[in-house]
Amino acid sequence: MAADTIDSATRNGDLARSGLNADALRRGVLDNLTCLQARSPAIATPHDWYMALAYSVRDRMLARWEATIQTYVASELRVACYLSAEFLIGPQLGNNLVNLGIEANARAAMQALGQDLDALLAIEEEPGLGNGGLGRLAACYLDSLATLEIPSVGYGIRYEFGIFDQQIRDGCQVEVTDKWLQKGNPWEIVRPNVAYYVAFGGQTQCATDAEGRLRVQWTPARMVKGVACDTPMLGYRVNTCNTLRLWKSEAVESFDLQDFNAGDYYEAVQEKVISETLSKVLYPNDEPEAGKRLRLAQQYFFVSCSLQDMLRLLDLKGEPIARFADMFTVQLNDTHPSIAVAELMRLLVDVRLLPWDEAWEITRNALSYTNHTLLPEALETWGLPLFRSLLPRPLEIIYEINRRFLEEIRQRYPGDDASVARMSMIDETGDKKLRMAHLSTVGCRAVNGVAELHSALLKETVLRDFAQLWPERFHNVTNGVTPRRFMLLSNPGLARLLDETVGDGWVTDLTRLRKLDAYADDPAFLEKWRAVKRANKQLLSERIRDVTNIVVNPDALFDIQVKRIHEYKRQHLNALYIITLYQRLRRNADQGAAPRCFIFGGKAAPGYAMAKLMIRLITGIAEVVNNDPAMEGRLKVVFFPDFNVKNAQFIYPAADLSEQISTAGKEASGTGNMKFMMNGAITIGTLDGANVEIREEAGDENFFLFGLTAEQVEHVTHDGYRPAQYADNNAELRETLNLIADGYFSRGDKQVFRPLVENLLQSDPFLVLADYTDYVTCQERVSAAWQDPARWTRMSVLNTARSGKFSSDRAISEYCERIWKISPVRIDLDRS
Ligand code: 26Q
Repeated sequence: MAADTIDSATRNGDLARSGLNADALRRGVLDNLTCLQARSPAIATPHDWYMALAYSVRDRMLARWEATIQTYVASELRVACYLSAEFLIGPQLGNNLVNLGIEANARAAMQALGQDLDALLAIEEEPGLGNGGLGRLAACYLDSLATLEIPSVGYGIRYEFGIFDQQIRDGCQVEVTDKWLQKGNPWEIVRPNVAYYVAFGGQTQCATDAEGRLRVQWTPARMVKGVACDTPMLGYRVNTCNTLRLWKSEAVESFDLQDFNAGDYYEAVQEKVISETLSKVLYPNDEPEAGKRLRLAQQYFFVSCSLQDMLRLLDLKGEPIARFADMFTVQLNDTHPSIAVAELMRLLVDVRLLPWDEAWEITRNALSYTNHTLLPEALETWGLPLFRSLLPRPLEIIYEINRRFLEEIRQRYPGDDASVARMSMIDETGDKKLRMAHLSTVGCRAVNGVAELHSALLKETVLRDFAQLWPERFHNVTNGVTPRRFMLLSNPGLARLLDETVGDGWVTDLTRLRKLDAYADDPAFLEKWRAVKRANKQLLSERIRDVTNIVVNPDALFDIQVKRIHEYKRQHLNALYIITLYQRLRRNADQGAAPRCFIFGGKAAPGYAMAKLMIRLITGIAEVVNNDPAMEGRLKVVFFPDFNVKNAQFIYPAADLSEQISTAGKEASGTGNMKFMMNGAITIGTLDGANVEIREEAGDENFFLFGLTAEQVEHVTHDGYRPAQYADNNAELRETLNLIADGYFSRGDKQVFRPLVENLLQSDPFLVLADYTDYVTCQERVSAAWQDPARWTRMSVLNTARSGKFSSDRAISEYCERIWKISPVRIDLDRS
């Protein structure tokens, strides 16, 4: 729909609030600036203008938001509730302009006010409410849910401090507090009247109620209030505007009154501080000691608020409690919200007084669980003493669920105590721990992995017993990413070329890009394709220069690895290749090598020493290579600091080569791999996660494959892997490791990288050395392909052409059909 059509459909008379043309927008901006922000244009800062524009865009979303909410409340429909501890939604202004279809009008409006839209877009602080893949996936899914007109709500935590900002000082990562709310958040509406109480600690007691039934009473030690903070999530060119509801914790005032009356003012204030701490900060993943009390409190807090909110809506609609699972389908994004199994049972049994079996039927029908990892060390567990002291009543409920479940198992496998021990929700092999993946699998109707390979391995490894017991419960839904943000918004040059070539329908039906196949050998088209990529690389080069002072050549091959820093993702394998290439170039032994610019980005968990050392290695190599005059025009290495959604939008469009080199079987899916592919980068990768499907779609000849398969990895690991042998048998690898160990990349300091080199030679848990040789020869094939621009460009085009499967629209459609059983609901703006 054209902007002006929507404009006339908005029957609101106050065009300064709702009008979509440039002049109405201009007046709206002035209104907000003067009346809402109390600034005059004469003294307004760029940030003031940004806020005024953001408020004006939000104004234009309100009619749709209201109509959407009203429709959900008034109609007989099922709402998908996506529960996630993380939503990495990125900057909102650009996306909302694109989805409303008013980017050009906003540009004109701001120009009339003497402001540059791109400069204002750059001002927005992004809500960093996630660590990486899992959090960004939740955000892509909200975009697709709205665009596909699916009734849905995202539920999570409004962290005051999101993922830390990363600075690089002396080559090392330094974490800086993310104060994203400091200058205000124009997208959020706080709803103090939508609030719930959540109990913590204390004791439970059995008591008989008025009807003579046995009931459990939980007398908590403290209560925390959760207040709803809503952000509108508008779909692309539709009226559906869904809600992201994030809970902020507050102290319960009446609760500390006793202390206050007793004169213990400081005790009362202390209680308030603790309560408000709950939603303060996002925990980074990959922390060695992640089992923190506050983290568990956060999970229970947001899950309880969200479920109470659903029950309130049920009441509001006058629906009986028995209809809960008809009205809501609740998706658990990993085990972080898995306490929902126990909490929904508690709300139904203890609060709504339902019999256990009825409550269990409702709970199991309402919930589904997505698993995102197979790494044993990343599967969530909680020590029993901690869990009991914080959540005594939910723990009792889990015991009861487990007791009934194990009863079933004993009946099915009589005498098989090993099965019972393996499947129990409580791991009793050492200190007793709650296994959250088991709780989720037992308490949910559906369980899914996030890529074909991952879903298959899930059934063979961590959830094997359960898959044998309940095969019908297991599904695959391969991840997807939104083409609105990761193509249309971040790569406008490409978007224009695609519009011209295949029409603009690709934005909501990405499989239409298949039509590009026909242009893969058209020289005129390839020329335009190259021009788009060249311009994107130019833009990224400028940013790299601004941020790092490193000057890169936009004509070099941009070889990019951006993702969280982790040993299993093997940024150090990439680093080993760079050193190898560097040595070859110095010896003039690699005449066929393409001029390359290696770009890295990603954060390391603050407590993950090896990951931080990997960053140091990369910056150490960069220092040596970039200062070697012999490498001028041939080799550059960049560590781009603070990889986040905002930076990502510059990085993916500029990539030639996408590094997806995790140890096979370790990366559940990956989603960056999809963003690169859509933007015409060619993947160098292992058969891991969604890489397998990317290669299937792109065609073997348009993918650079190397490395052991997941099956081979299992064998090598079990048959006594001896990494040092690989170094003994490969002189280049030996030389590369020696250079690191000798302090060549640490200004002569031989201590710095010792743990890293020793780890590789002595244990190498992720088989870096085993895959090294194949990786190096694969990189030679990359260089050869690059020397033939027509061939490379053809491969690039075909990657974009065949990326349709990886749209989050496809993924969400599959969730709707296979798991949630829900369909779109058109939102009518004219309803009165
Ligand atoms: C858990 C407990 C305590 C503190 C933190 C955590 C925690 C937080 C975040 C654990 C894990 C995460 C994030 C995991 C994640 O991002 N996984 C990625 O999910 C993507 C979406 O499915 C996949 O594509 C990636 O393969 C997977 O690594």
